Amino acid sequence: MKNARPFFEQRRERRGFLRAGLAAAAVSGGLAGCDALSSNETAVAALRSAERLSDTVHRALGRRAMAQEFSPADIAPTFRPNGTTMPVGESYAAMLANRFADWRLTVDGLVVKPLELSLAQLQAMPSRTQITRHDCVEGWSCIGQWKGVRLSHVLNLAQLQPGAKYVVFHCLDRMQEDDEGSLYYGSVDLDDAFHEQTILAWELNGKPLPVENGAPLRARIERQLGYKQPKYLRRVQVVAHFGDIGAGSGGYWEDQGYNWYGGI
Ligand SMILES: Nc1nc2c(c(=O)[nH]1)N[C@H]1C(S)=C(S)[C@@H](COP(=O)(O)O)O[C@H]1N2
Ligand SMILES: [Mo]
Repeated sequence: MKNARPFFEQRRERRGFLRAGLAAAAVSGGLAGCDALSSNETAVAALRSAERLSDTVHRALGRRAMAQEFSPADIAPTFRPNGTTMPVGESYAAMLANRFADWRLTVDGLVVKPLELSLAQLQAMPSRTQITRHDCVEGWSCIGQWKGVRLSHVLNLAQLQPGAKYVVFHCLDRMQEDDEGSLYYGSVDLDDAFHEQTILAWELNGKPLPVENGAPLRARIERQLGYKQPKYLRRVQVVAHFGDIGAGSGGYWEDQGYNWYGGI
């Protein structure tokens, strides 16, 4: 039983899986309510081609198209969590204990009006609900219903400055067991940031976003792979380039060698 093994070991193993990418698809059995992509030739082919295709080629194939949306009957009973499932450190525990009343989302960088948004403020904004399939490069997929505000709505409130090119998502969780590891982060370009289905979600399957899936807020960027779906958001930063953030490749996993473009 994978889940019976110590946390550290699981995490080390996960890193190995992520590095091995699709080769690991075969070992991901026994996922409650989620499908192993290995049994789905089309999805595996799509993931493989996503690895090969450049951003430019992908755009030419119709990057603005909508990701497939599913029906309520397709929703997995449990949305499989992956990566961080509980951020380490006292500050997250304190926010959780307080039901995120003190949590704020910072929106800054190349914007005219920087914002500090509470969860209540985000939840009062117009929302979008979508049932989509999450595809992780470890070789599994899962269908869930997400509700949240469009990122475009928030960015339009903040108003982008000329020169804005990417949106960087900064997360609350550190990727090591101690308190010193790198914080998870990721980035997308403005095409994905303003895409109709790109939302900042606070609800999963009709309930408040569970801790293991990124409470209080996570991004859904539906035409991208799992590692491009940052959880535990704390800051949305608009930038002209991301070379000076983290190790410079645009995201935690990108800094470990993953493609920046994780489109499906
Ligand atoms: N902050 C943060 N976001 C993250 C991760 C993480 O470890 N930390 N893991 C990523 C990966 S690889 C996947 S597959 C998805 C998993 O989302 P889930 O836990 O809701 O299934 O979150 C992505 N976003
Ligand atoms: Mo993933």
